[in-house]
Amino acid sequence: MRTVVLLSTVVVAAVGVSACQGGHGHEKEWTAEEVKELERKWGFEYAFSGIGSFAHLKHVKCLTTPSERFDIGIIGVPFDTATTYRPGARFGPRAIRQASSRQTSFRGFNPRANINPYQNWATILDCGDIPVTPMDNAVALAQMTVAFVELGQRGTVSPLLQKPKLITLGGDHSLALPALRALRKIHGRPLRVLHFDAHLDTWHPDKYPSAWPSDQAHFNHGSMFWLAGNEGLLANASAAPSVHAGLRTRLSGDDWDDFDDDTRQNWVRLSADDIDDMGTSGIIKTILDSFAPAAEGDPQDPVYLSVDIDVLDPAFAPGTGTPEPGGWTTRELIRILRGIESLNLVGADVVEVAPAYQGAGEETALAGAQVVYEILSSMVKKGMHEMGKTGGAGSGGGGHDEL
Ligand SMILES: [Mn+2]
Repeated sequence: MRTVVLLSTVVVAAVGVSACQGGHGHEKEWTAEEVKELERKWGFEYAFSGIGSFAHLKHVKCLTTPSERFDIGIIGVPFDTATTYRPGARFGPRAIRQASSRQTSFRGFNPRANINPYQNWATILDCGDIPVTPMDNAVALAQMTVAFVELGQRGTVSPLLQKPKLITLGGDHSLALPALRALRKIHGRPLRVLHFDAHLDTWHPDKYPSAWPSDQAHFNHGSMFWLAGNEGLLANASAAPSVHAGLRTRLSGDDWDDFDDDTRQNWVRLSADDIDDMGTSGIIKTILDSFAPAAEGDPQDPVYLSVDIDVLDPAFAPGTGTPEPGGWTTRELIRILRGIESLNLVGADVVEVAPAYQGAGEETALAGAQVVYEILSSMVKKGMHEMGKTGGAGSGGGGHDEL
C-alpha cells in the first residue's frame, strides 16, 4: 500500500511539472540536432513494437487527407455483411496488418522477386480504412464506391503513374464490385480480372434461392462478378476473358449450368486440381496466355487482381468465411503470383480473411500479408521495367526507410 501511495505522489508531481511547462508556453526549444538525436535513439520500431500499420508503413487516413500523395495505397475495408456463411472478415484488415509486422523496409528485400518494394521508386502508404456501415448494405456499397473513386483519382508522387494503385485488405469479396466500378470509371474502359478463389463468384443471384426476393440481396460475396459483368465493368470480347484460378467449389443442381453461365460471362477456369497435371508453371502459362495482348507490341490490358484467401487449402488458411478442402498451398500461390508479375495490374485485393477461425499462429492472416507483399513487389517491379531498370538492391530511387 505504501508503495502505491509513493508512486501516486510521483505521478502527480510529474503531471504537475508537465502541466506547468505546457500550459504556460514554456516548452523547451528543441534544436534540430537534439531532435535528430531523439530520432537516432528512438526512431526505430521492432517487428513487435509500434502502431500496427501494414508493414510499418506511414499511416495516413487518405480519405480525409487529400493533400497526401501516394503511388500505392494499402486500404482496409472492414466489411462483411454480404457474406453467405461465416461472417468475420470485417476483422481481416486488422489481422493482416498485425500479421505484416515482420515486413519492414529495413528487411524487405524479396529474394523471389529480386527487389525490395519498400525501398524503391514507389511511395507506399497505409491509407487506413474505409469506414463502411455494417447496418445497411446499400449504403455500404455506395460508401465503398465513392471511396474507391475518390482515392483512385488522387495525385501520385512518381511520374511513372498517372493514377495511384490501391491494394485492398478485405473484408468480404463483395468489395470487388465497388473496386471495379471505380477502376472502370478511372481508366475509362472495362477491366479484366484475375481471380484466385475456390469459388466462381459469378453466380446469378437466383442461385441463392429465396421465397423472399430482394434486389438488395443481389449484392453478395458470391454474385459480385455477375453484377460487374452486367454493369459492363468487365471486358466481354472472347479474346479478352477474365480468369479464375484455384476453383474447387460444388455447383448448383445436377449439371454444369454454373460453369456454362460462367463461360457465357467470358471467364476462363483453372481448377485447383489442374496444378497436379500442369504444375505451377502450367498454371502461370495459362494465365499469361489468357492475358497476352492480341498482337506482340500491343499495350497490355489493365488487370484487376482479386485474391480470395480461400483459394488456399483450409490447412493453410482456415480463417475464412467459406473454406473448401483440396486447395493450393501457400507456397504454390506465392510461386504463381511471382510467375505472373508481368501483368499490368491496376488494382488488387486480398479478401475473406476472417481471423476468428484461424489458429493462434495467425497462418491465414500471415498468408494474406504475404500475398500483399508479393503484389507490392510485382507493382513496383513493373514500374522499374518501365523505367528500363531491372530488379535488384539499390537500383531504385532510394526510398525512405519507414522503420
Ligand atoms: Mn470469393
